[in-house]
Amino acid sequence: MSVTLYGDRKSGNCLKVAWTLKKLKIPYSWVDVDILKGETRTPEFLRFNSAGQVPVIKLSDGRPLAQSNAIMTYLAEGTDLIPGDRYDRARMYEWLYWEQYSHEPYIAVARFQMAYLGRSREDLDPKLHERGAAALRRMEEAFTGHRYLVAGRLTLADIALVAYTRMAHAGGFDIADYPAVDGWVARVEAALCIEEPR
Ligand SMILES: N[C@@H](CCC(=O)N[C@@H](CS)C(=O)NCC(=O)O)C(=O)O
Repeated sequence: MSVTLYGDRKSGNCLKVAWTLKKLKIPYSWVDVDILKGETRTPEFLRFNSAGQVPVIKLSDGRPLAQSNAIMTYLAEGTDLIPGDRYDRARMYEWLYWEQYSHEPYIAVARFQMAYLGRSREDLDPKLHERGAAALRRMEEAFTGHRYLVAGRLTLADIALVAYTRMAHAGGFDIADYPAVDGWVARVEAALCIEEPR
């Protein structure tokens, strides 16, 4: 398998796909798409992904696939990144769905508004920090007595959730308030050989 990844290098959703490709040693090329320049909304891009978003991958036969967690699941099928046990696999999906609905919309959006749009913490909707902090508290509890989210080892759940958790500070969250999460971030960064600065 070899794929082309269309992405923005500052986007956690795109980086998590790149880390999965790297971990699985799947050859890929990266095509830069600048979301701030509107490059996901051109007619040409919308023909490729009508959702107007990155990441998208193009398979070697030309077929596109979007949605970061769907892409990671496609890439990792049959590998150790997806538990073989049915219950553990369902738990992994539980975290993946939760990431998109209850973590990313608060932590990634706070970071986007502060780091990309230059807004101050005070200017943000307070709900972003209330809900983002609730997500981090839930993760802190999950790591009590556990080194990874599911099955005691690295799975797609960790890759999906580390993407924006490691950048939470840029959204006005203090990760030092969540020491078990902080330790897990370092563990996952080491396991994935993540080089991008936090
Ligand atoms: N649920 C999607 C979210 C993708 C997403 O929000 N992409 C952003 C960058 S992180 C984007 O392409 N924004 C540009 C736009 O909406 O025009 C995923 O996980 O892939």
